[in-house]
Amino acid sequence: MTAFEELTDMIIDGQHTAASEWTQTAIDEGFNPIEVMDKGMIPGMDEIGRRWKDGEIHMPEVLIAARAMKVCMAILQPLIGESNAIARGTIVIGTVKGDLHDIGKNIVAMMLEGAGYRVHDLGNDVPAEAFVNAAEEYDADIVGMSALLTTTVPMMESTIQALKDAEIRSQVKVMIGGAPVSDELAKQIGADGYAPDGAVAVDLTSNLISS
Ligand code: B1M
Repeated sequence: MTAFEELTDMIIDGQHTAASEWTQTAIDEGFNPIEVMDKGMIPGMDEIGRRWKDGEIHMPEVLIAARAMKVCMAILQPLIGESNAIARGTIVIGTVKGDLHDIGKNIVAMMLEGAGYRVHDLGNDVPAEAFVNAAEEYDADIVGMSALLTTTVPMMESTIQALKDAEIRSQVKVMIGGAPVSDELAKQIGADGYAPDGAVAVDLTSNLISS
């Protein structure tokens, strides 16, 4: 077993105290926080997703794994999010209305901050009007939407429509992500781009802002 697999197992088992201690020790020993997240934590949530899909586990196991993930992310957040760079652009990000999944969105927000962008995280269950208001208030370059449920994906299109109705669609780029989302969907609903993970989201943000 590799060292990272220990953390993966702790996430899967929902051992939040052991997982946070492991994460803190890894950071103290000089491990890169993004490596800890990519190799230790995310594979844990991927496995939880597989087991849930296959009916091997139920909601309580998913919740305790998500809690373990969150306590570890709280340790990494200041390290990944901290950046002395002058803001390279402003992003308003949130999980769309009706959807409470925020682990992936939080990772993306954290990585964008780490890459030097100013990020306004609106949280989860965010109505279209809240995206519009925040884009106007913060003079955003990008509106980023996350959705994990097939039933909430249509909220992305509604939000794009709301940006058009408010006559600010031409001033912002729209980036979407989340497990049920794809490049094709982005084209279909008129978003400017899709990112499958945090690293691609950072690259896409840079491309969208400079285009
Ligand atoms: Co939910 N859930 N869940 N859940 N849950 C899924 C999504 C599901 C696929 C599980 C399954 O059945 N196999 C399924 C959806 C099925 C579907 O719609 N087709 C599902 C369901 C059905 C539900 C409920 C309806 C269950 C119920 O109540 N009966 C319910 C809905 C609640 C609601 O939202 N209204 C529900 C609830 C929950 C919990 C609360 C228990 C918990 C969420 C906790 C939380 O987020 N705070 C939860 C979890 C944890 C999951 C799974 C297991 C894991 C999601 C996750 O965190 N993945 C998930 C199964 C799965 O995805 N395989 C599942 C890890 C995360 C790092 O990945 O979020 O994909 P991800 O983010 C990635 C990329 O997608 C991308 O970058 C991230 C980092 O790499 N990305 C972006 C994400 N957003 C982006 C935005 C961008 C760019 C990239 O730009 C803006």
